[in-house]
Amino acid sequence: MTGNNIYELFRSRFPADSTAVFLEHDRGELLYSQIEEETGLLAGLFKQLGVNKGARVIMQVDKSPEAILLYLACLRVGAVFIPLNTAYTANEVSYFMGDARPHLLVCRPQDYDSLLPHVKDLNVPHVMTLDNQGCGSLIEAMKDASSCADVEVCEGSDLASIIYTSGTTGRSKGAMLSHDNLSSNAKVLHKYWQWEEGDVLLHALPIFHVHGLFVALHCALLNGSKVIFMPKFELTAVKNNLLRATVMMGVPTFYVRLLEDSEFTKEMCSNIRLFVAGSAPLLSETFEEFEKVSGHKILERYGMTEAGMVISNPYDGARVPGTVGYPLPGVAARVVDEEGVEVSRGEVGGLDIKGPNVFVGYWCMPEKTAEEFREDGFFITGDMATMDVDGRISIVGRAKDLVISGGYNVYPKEVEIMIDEIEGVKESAVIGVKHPDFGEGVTAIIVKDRDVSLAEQNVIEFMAGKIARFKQPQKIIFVDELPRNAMGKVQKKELRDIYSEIYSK
Ligand code: MCA
Ligand code: AMP
Repeated sequence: MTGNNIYELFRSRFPADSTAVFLEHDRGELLYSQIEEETGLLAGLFKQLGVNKGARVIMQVDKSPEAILLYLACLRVGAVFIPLNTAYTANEVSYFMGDARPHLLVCRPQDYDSLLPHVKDLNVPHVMTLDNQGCGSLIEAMKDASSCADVEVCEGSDLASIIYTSGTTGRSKGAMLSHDNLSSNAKVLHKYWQWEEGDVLLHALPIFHVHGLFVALHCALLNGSKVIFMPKFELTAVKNNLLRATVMMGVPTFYVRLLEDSEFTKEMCSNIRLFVAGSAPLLSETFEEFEKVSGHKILERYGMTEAGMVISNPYDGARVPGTVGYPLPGVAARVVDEEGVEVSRGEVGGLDIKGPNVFVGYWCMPEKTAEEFREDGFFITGDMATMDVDGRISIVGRAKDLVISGGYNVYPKEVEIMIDEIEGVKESAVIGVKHPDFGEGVTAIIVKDRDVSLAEQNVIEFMAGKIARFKQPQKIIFVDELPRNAMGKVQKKELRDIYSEIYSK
C-alpha cells in the first residue's frame, strides 16, 4: 500500500505489454517497463545520498528522457521535485537554492563550474550533472547504485513539487504542489479531453513548467500512451512528426509559427484528434486561421502554476475563440469585484478559483499565501475575466503586472529593479507590447538623467548574464518622462497604447 503517491497512480496505468513505448526520443526509445527499473536505480542512489521523503531536488537540465526519469524517481521516493528553466543564470539559480535548500542539485555539465561557488556558499550537500545525451555524474552514480523497489507511502497532502513563479515584488515564489493537487488534475484532464486507446502525444514543450511537465506528460502517463518527445519546439521536426501524433499541446506561439509556414498543411494534421493551447491568450485570429488551414478547432484552456489546469473549452461542445470555456469538473470559479463580491454575469472582475488542484501555498511565505486566498478559501488568480450567463469564461486582462512572452512569465518589477541599478537611469517601466510571434514582447521604457549618455546597448550589456535572456527587453525606448495619474502612479496602459505597433511586421 503506497497511499496517495502519484507515482503509484501512474504505475497502475502502465501498459501490460512490456514492449510499450513511453518516450520516443532522438536517441531511441524508453519503454514503460524501463520506468520501474530506472527509477528504482535512481531511488537506490537517492537512499545512498540521503534524498529522502520531503527532501528537495532541484533540476536545471536540458530536456531528455533521463530528466523525466529523475522527476519520476523523485515522486517515487517522496522527494520534492523543483525544475528550473535552463535560461536562468547562476545568480538566479542561487536564489532558488537559497530559498528551497535542496539536498541535491542536478545541473548541466557546462553550468557546473559557475554554480559550484553558490552550491558551496549555500551548503547544498550534493551536486550532480546530466546532459542532453543522458550522460553525466548522475547517470554514472546511478549505474553503480543498488536498486530500491519501494514506492514511498505518501499522504495526498505531501508535497510532490515546488514550481517557482516570479513574484510581483521581484522575488520568486515557490508554489507548493501536493500529490493530490497533481493527481486530481491529471485524472480530470485525462477524462475531460477524452484520452483514448492508441493516442500518441507530440511533446515539444519545455519540461520545467506545469504545461509540459504535468499537463501534457501526466495525461500521456495515465493513458499509457506513447510520447513523441522532442528536445524543443522546432518547426520542421514538429511538422515531420505531426502525422504520427493524435494530440499536441502548445503555447499560442506554436500555432502562430505553424501557420506562418507555407508548407504546413491539413494533411499533416489528418491523424490529430486534439490540439490544445494555453499558458497565454490565443488570439481569435489564430484560432480562426488555424481552423481554415488545418480543419481543427484548437481547444483553449486556462491554467496557472498554482493550480494546474482550471478552465477549459469543452471537448464535445462549442470551442469559442476568445474564451477559455468552463471550470473543470470539481473546480469552482467566480468573477468578483475588489471586495470579493461576485459581479453580474458579463461584467469584468477578478477571477477567483477553488478546487483540489489549487496549491498548498508558497514555500516559506505564509504571509504571501494568506494574502492571495480569501477567507472562504478561494484563490485570487490576479487575472481579469468575464462569465457569460451560461457560465462560459473569458480572460480579458490581468490585475497583476505581468508580461507573458512565448508562454514564459516575466514580472516587470524584477526587470525594472535591475534597469534602475544602471548608472544614469532615473526610472523605468517594463511593459508587454503586442508581438507577432511571442504574443507579448518585453519592452523597457527608460528615463535617464539628462547629462548622461546611455544607449540601448549599455542596458543590454548590463543585464547580460544577470537575468535570463527571455526576461531581457527586446526593445528599449528612452523618454523624457513616464505618464502618471493624479496619484503619481505610472500609467502602463497608456505606454502599451503608445507603443502598440513597435513589433508590427
Ligand atoms: C526563447 N526566447 C525567448 C523566448 N523563448 N524570448 C522571449 N520569450 C520567449 N518565450 C529567446 C531566447 O533567449 C533566444 O534569444 C531566442 O529567443 C531563441 O531561443 P530559442 O530557444 O531558439 O527559442 P525558441 O525555440 O524560439 O523558443 C520559443 C518558444 C519557447 C518555442 C515559444 O519559448 C517555448 O517553448 N515556450 C513555452 C513556454 C511554456 O511552456 N510555458 C508554460 C508556462 P537570443 O537568441 O537573443 O539569445 S505557463 C504554465 O505552465 C501554465 C500552468 C499554463 O497555463 O500552461
Ligand atoms: P504561470 O504562472 O506561468 O502558471 O502562468 C499563469 C498565467 O498565464 C495565468 O495567470 C494567466 O495570466 C495566463 N494564462 C494561462 N492560460 C491562459 C489563457 N488561455 N488565456 C489567457 N491567459 C492565460
